[in-house]
Amino acid sequence: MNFEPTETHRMIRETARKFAQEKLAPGSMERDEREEFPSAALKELGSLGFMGMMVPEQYGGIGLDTISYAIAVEEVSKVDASMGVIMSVNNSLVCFGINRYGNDDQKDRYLRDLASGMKLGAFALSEPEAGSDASNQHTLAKKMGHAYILNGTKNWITNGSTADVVLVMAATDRPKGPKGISTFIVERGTPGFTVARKERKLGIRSSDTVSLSFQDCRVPAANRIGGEGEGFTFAMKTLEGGRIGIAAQAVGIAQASLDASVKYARERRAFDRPIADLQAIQFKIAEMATGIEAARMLMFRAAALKDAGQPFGPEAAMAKLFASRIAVQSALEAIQIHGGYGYVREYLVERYLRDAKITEIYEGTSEIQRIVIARSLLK
Ligand code: COS
Repeated sequence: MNFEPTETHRMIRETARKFAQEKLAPGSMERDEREEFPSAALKELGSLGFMGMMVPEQYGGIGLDTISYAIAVEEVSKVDASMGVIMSVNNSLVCFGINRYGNDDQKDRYLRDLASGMKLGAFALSEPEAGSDASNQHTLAKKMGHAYILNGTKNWITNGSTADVVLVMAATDRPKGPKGISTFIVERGTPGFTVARKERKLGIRSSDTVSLSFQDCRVPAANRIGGEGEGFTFAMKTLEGGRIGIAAQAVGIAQASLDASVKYARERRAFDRPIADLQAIQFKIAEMATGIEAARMLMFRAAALKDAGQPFGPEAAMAKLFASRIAVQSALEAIQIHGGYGYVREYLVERYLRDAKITEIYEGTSEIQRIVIARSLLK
């Protein structure tokens, strides 16, 4: 057991922190306010290699481990949680999904541009009637010669309207349930594939969340990832890694809440002294710091298991379940410490709460994480 970060991990934290401070912090409030996608900053993040951190160098990535990736998502999310999820989806769902389960031709065609930030990816599993009940896929993919014809709607798709490449789960044999689902790589511009609606959200407002519509959308059979019927397992396995990314996003938001609280507590005076001298404030800060450290440890543990090639699904679920709760609690406490100032938009802590809440919902709600954890213990 080694709790020391490597030289590479330190360097990644430093690079991500510098990038976030210099390139993301200015304008993050305005982007949130205007619900504006961070296109320019995203290109710069790509040029650092942070959009394909775990993609092998052979395919244009920087070939780093999951721990490095989690560190980078944490640092980015500390400053801009919208960018955190944009980056997380591209890295751990799209790039990882293609790299781990795609064939050589698919890796060759898609990974380079996705890893460099030239192109952006999205992951389309959820549907109006398939959120937590993910195997209840109504989007159909019918085989016609050397292609599949896709029909259906996908909901809550992060990066959806900006993505160049979308991994779409669809039923190739609906009566077979989870065993009748397949995954397809669908390119933007394919006839029949349109963005149906943009969501207006509570938080992570500068990330893009949309519904996608497929109407007689013809996708070459060469774009199916894995065999027919392997799509549900693909989605579940890929989401396991995605949950480490969301845990990292949550840790980042929680840490930002703590940092803001410590700063404010030292500056704000009440009863003739800084409020940092009050035990009521000290106890809150101590609880926040302890929870964040524990969440970070769970995140690193899941990442380390993944890097060691060991099963890590329940550990990733624990990390996400705990870190997302800590993010919400930390943001709430940060607002309480800031008092009235915490409730207004002049300070960032109200945004931390709005951004934190989604980490308990997407890539599997907290209830789903509990199911995953309990099943692993009771099977
Ligand atoms: N790895 C590999 N295989 C898995 C798996 C995993 N993590 N989870 C499930 N499977 C397999 C099961 O083993 C089963 O195959 P067998 O019958 O051969 O054993 C098959 O998939 C169906 O699994 P199960 O019966 O458990 O499916 P359920 O419909 O009960 O759903 C949950 C399981 C609820 C865990 C799943 O639907 C889920 O994770 N839902 C949340 C989805 C999600 O995160 N959505 C967010 C979208 S991205 S924003």
